[in-house]
Amino acid sequence: MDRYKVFLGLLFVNLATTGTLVQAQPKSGEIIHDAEHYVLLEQHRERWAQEDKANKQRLEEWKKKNGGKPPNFLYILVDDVGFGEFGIPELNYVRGYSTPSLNKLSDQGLSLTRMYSEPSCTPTRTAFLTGRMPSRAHMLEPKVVPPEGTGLHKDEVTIAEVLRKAGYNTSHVGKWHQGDVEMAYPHNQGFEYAVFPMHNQATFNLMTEEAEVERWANGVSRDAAQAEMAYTLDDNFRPYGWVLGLEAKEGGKAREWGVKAGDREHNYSYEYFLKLNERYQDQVIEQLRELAAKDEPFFLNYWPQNPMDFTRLGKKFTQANGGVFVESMKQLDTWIGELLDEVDKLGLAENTVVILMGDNGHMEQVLGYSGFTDMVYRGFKAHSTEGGMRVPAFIRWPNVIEPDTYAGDIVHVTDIFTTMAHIAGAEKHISRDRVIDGVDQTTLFLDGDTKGRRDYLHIYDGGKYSKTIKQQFKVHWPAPGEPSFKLPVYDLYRDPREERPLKVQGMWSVAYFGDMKARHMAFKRKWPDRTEKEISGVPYEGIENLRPESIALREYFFFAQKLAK
Ligand SMILES: [Ca+2]
Repeated sequence: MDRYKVFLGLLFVNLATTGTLVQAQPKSGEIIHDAEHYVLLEQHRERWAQEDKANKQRLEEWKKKNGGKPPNFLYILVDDVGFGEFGIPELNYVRGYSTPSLNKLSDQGLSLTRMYSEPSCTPTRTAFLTGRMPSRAHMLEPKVVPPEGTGLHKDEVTIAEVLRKAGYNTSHVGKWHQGDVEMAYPHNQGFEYAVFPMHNQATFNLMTEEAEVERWANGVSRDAAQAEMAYTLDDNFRPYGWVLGLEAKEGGKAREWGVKAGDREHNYSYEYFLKLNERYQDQVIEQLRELAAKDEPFFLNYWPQNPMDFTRLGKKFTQANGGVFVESMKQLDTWIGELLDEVDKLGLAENTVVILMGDNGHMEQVLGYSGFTDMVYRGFKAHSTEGGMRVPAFIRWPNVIEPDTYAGDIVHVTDIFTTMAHIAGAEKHISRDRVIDGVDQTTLFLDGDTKGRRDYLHIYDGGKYSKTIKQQFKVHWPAPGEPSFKLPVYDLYRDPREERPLKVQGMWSVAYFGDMKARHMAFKRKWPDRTEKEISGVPYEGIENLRPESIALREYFFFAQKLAK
């Protein structure tokens, strides 16, 4: 860094604080990225333009050979798995379980060793769908207790909507976790067909008799709750009646599957939970076949509920590790293997880009029991240390992406949005009126290691700006008012577990990290985040067979909300 750049940095901070930004601004009509992108663009403009030109031509030639069509996308997002939990056979041996299908997928493509998700489910999924940091859409943290009364805003433009405009057919199968208000449902967010549970699967799995027997939950299962009802005055304290699995087509109403009104046998039964998982696996294969039979390219979005599973009862344990999540992971590994076999059988292997990644680190609450643990990195789901956010990620595109390769470049889940749009030739459908955090990583995908376009990340814990990454350095911001001289900065190569902050790092880097944060905040002032109010609404609208108990739950929800006002 020379003095000129320091000067520019200071100038920018100065301009940012006065609110009169004049430089490094996105050009009108171009995608608006976050401020840090322009710091990099300024230094690499020529090289990036040359690479873009070459790869655009390469993609055009590929398209010609594919009958004029861009590739299909199969995107698989695995719940709560941290870095190294699959894809690296040596670590399978270390942990006493195996994931052969996922390891094979890793061998067939590019392994992104520095892929960052967000720290938890809902934010990561919003980030992928919108290409934006989840705080921009006010999707700050996973809602776990139904009903929620919030969800992904109708004006957020998802990757499914972007690809639909470019002529793709789109289907979503599995976990959704983007809220229970009608605008947030997948079939209202760009998917022509969708099957999904209304809420997260952990709460569901915990509200079964089996989970009660295994002491994961108290007084929630059907029998236990009834026994305790002798002294129960408030019938609404337990969220019975919530909506479970839904199916829908674009523009239509959703239907709840497999549950009848007043049918407590199926509500919260572990058997029903397992059936839903199996059904999603069957449906993803059905969807793959249906999409393959059409002329247009497709985007199939599969978000399985495995390996989340608290219950050991009825399971046959087959692996040295013995953990219950690990056993469920083995099942998922088999299922992914079957899905990829089907891709081959249908003759789709060459013209389908397969992207598989984790959505956040493992659950701390089930350490030991689950069979998973943090390994290289410290921290778990809902943590913004690397263990919460560094996830396995593999991309396969035979004859385009080099097999059995690795990249050490920083990639954020939002980059997948932008890169998919570029590969599909759909970048013109990306909104130009808001910040798109995802940068185009097409060159990294096609040319491999060191060709990435991101060396930074802004990290939020919920709605709170919490950490900043630049290159190998990561700062954990101290509480407001603490002297910045104490800025704890970690070197992620030498201290991947973020346990030993560099003693005098703050002396040279404090100003640079401060500038980064200031430019990010300046852009946020210009393009503000959505509010809680904007994403709020009436839960469970748009369901044609909504059960009376779900309506009662919703009424109680509104009544309780009013009392809190
Ligand atoms: Ca998750």
